Amino acid sequence: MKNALITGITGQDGSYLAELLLEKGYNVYGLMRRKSVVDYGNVDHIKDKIHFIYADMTDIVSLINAMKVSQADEVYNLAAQSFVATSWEQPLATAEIDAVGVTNILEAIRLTNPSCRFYQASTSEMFGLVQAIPQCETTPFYPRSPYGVAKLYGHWITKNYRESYNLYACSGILFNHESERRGKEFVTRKITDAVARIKHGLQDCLELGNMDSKRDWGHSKDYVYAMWLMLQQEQADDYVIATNETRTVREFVETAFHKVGIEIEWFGQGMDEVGKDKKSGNILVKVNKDFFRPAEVDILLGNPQKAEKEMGWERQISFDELVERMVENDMSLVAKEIVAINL
Ligand code: NDP
Ligand code: GDR
Repeated sequence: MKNALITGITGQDGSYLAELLLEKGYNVYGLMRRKSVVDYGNVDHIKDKIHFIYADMTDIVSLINAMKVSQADEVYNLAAQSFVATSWEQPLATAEIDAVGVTNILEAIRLTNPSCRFYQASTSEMFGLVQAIPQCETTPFYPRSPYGVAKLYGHWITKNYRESYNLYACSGILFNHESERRGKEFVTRKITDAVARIKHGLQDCLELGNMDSKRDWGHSKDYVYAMWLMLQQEQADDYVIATNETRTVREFVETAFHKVGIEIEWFGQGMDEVGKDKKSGNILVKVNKDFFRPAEVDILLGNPQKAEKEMGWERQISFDELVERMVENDMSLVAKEIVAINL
């Protein structure tokens, strides 16, 4: 039986990866941050099957301890300050966690068990300002946020430790992936949550920033499988994981409303653009400048050919199914909330 250590286990990807590894018979260890109120986040439903270790990516002593306690054969480094917008508000914390934190965990591995395999959660945000479309493993990087810059450090230090110390260390350059467990500050979940609230009469309108921005959206469940595959290969390497499809935020909005029987019609342009319900004429979507970023990544579109060819990875969940699952989940959560309010 193998031991796996997951940093960021309470997040979206950590929870799906923990489920996958438990199914495969791994002993799963997960890093927990100390909080004033204990919160297992997205792994609350499987918390009894996980061995939790209190640690923090900014504290190498706690990471060395985590390596000793877990005796990990595989480490999945998913912990991060992962919200791009926050990285302008907390650039140093983002760098400490997302950049220096990667060196901390690599050093912990090197000092305790250099034969342990390592996965680094790299990101399509490293491509940033468009250099080529679609983006693949050889596309030049040009990050556009403190988050992207910090992640690029994490990416290169992983490659450097592979080349310097012969560690089995790989980076997955994952494009946006969402799910029913996505944090509500990210645009997809913000939309599906608002669609459910508007449909149930708990909210009037959804306010968004840049609706022209294009993203390559997949489902987290498919993407964590790719993480596992990367650690099962003969040689460590870096892979792009994406769907090879891209859509605007506006298209995501239309698809999500369509799932609850509301068709959106667009009027106006730029800051004055609004989305109206075709039937009632009510304004359901507005633009709010507060949600724009100091610098934007206009378009992400990934080519996952290398992962498909070399590892046999294939995405299972289509864009339409992704939106459907997220909307259905939020519709039932909001329905439960209404029942609780009326009790
Ligand atoms: P989430 O934001 O859902 O989860 C982040 C996790 O990191 C949480 O468990 C959080 O713990 C933990 N964490 C944050 N700071 C620290 C710290 N200082 N020490 C220890 N743990 C910490 O992210 P996702 O699951 O969406 O993403 C997983 C990883 O993949 C991240 O590194 C992200 O940057 C990267 N990524 C994500 C993509 C996506 O589209 N989802 C695409 C490409 C890369 P807590 O619960 O205590 O806050
Ligand atoms: P992203 O995800 O920045 O791509 O990072 P996010 O969902 O936050 O933004 C996607 C795009 O939507 C635009 N947008 C808005 N975004 C948010 N959050 N809220 C809004 O109201 C809004 N309106 C428009 C954004 O400007 C952006 O263009 C995610 C994270 O998971 C990262 O950790 C990961 O590395 C990348 O995906 C790949």
